[in-house]
Amino acid sequence: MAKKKQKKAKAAAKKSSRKVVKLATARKAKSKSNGKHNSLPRTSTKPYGQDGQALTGVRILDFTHVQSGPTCTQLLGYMGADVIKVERPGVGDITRTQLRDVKGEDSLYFTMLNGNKRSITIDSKHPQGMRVLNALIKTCDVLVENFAPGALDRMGLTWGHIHETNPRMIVASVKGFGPGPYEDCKVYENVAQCAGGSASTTGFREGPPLVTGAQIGDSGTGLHLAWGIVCALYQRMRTGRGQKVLCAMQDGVLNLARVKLRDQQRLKHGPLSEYSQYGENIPFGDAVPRAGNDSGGGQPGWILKCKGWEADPDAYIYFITQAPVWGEICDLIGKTEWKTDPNYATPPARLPRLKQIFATIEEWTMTKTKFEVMDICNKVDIPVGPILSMKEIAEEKSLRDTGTVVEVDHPGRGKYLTVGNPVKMSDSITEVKRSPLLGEHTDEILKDVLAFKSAEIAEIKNSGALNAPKKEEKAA
Ligand code: CAO
Repeated sequence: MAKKKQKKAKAAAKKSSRKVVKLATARKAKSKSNGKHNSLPRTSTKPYGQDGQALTGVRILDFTHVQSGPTCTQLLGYMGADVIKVERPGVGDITRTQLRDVKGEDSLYFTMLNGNKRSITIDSKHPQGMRVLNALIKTCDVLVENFAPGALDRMGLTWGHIHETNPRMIVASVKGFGPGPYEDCKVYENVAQCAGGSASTTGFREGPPLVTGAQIGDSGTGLHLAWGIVCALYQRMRTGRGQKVLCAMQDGVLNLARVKLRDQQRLKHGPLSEYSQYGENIPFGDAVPRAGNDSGGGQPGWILKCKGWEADPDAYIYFITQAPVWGEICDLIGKTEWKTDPNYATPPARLPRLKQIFATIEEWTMTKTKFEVMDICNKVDIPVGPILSMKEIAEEKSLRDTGTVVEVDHPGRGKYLTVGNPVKMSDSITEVKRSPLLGEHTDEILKDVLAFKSAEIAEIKNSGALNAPKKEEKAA
């Protein structure tokens, strides 16, 4: 009976490891019958949302930790990939215990970045651990890692070794910097924000550089890497081979700050007229200055106080004086004469007066709540945005309805909110699942994914490769 079961599991594992090869051959096999789109399989007749997910059949060996890598693999999991997270026995991803809010339970830092994954504990420095890892490399499509430079090689998992073990495997890495003088540095979020040009261009002109709350260094780079991985999977359909995919955090941040590199080049040709310092007659230096809340585009904007600002730190609205609705703005704030006054009627005439113009608009916004301003302005197409607090976002019904904010139940910590899939697809529906407990799926993966026999599993387990060393102290 047991033998029969093992045989079945082995067959299932073989089948799943062949799935990817099948993806590539499927095109050929099914190409006969589909009219002019003959490189695609036959059009599915299943209802939308019921024919698997975008990445169904893709298996990820998730060797990530902290934030950047886990963001990437969680997004792949949201799209249906089978994400197997490898963690150090007894310890796990360091974020399990960082910023803990519930004693002894996985932190929100961990749970919100590791949904839709399975967890296996493996000591990668143990020979039996390496045996399991090599088996995983054979059956997975992508290895994702964000260790410090050189750490993967020190484990023995060089590109040469991986490529030889599974030529189809894609090896995707986040590093702080690309090749160059800083390539060996360890990097965290704010370091990347600074090195990628974001901090020097954020904040107020009179103040120091500022980092932003959005995690553009970590989550932003994870997002870039996920895009690279999906492209590499697509290319593999044609070439049949894997490749290395690298996203340096500095590069990811710079990509998000590209409009500032645009402005750097514009500086050679004169002052940046849409920056409020231009209107205030403050000369520009030779690098892009901090622009406060100036709009990054061609339409001047600023953050203005709304009713209740004295007590509520988020009673503000972003207000854009878009040229086509200038007349509507003048009507709303009771300055109808500005519609024809040559000092205000055209965008260039307004540029030197933006400070005064926004101060006048603010006199009006301060008489309304941010939501009232939003309602009034939206009716006449004036672009405005309320400054929403995280409390307001957590309570916002429409975000719950769309699955952007999701409540998940966790056996240890109970219910928590997470951010669901920000990308909605009509034929790939995301069900957000809770993060795994440390090593929760170790047995399941050894048996069902790797088809190890009971004796092999016992041998590996007895070796200590999957367990915490006896004296290891569990973090409080
Ligand atoms: N079994 C055994 N050893 C393991 C293991 C496992 N399952 N998983 C990890 N390790 C070991 C690694 O092999 C490494 O050992 P060596 O240094 O002896 O080779 C060690 O754990 C530590 O790995 P690390 O250097 O990556 O971790 P760190 O905490 O020192 O540094 C970080 C963390 C994030 C600074 C670094 O990983 C890094 O720079 N990563 C790239 C950039 C990045 O992603 N930064 C964003 C992080 S999110 O803010």
